[in-house]
Amino acid sequence: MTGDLFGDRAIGDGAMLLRGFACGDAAALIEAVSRIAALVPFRHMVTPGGNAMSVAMTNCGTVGWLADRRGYRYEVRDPATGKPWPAMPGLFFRLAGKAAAAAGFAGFAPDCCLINRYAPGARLSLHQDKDERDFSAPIVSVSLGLPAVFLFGGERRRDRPRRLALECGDVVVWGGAARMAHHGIAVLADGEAPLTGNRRINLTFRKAL
Ligand code: MD6
Ligand code: FE
Repeated sequence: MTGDLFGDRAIGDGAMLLRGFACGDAAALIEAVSRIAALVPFRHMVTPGGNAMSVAMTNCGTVGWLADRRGYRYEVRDPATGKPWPAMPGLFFRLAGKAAAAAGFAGFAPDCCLINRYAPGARLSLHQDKDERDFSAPIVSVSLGLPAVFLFGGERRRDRPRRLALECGDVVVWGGAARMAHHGIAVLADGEAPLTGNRRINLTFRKAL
């Protein structure tokens, strides 16, 4: 267990919760998300099972993460527009790299930022991030706006997940032995956040290619 003034802590072998790591950047991050969403609007992707996801998503970076009837994958173009995803802002790239380094993963160079928007009632069921080509890079997840309960389990889906309260500015990093940990977000409670109203925004950085 590591701990410091800000309450950073290991939440497993290879997984760390960096409390408030992105607080100082939150307003600028939200502004950048608004600019990106003006170019590539949030949409509710449909899973291969045929259900629309309750979380609305868009992307920036070299590649974007997609779900559709054919499966889950990364694409260099947004199928909705046929155009490349907006470039990843330097602020995003630097923040993700700093957070990864703080959690013990130096040299993280994400090529995808999946942007998730949760309204009250939205949830993300337990899953593993396994559409990336190379699992040696960690996942960096930045929480903004409304608080949420992050479910963080083990490699086996039946491993009972911990429930971690995430606030605006909290960053979770998982890689190494935790890279295949199941994770998700519990049903979002209603509320009012200064920067985002009744929404939660999550930035998930990956090295997909
Ligand atoms: C979150 N999102 O929104 C975490 N993973 O806090 C994810 O873990 C995630 O939104 C894979 C694909 C889409 C996602
Ligand atoms: Fe995930």
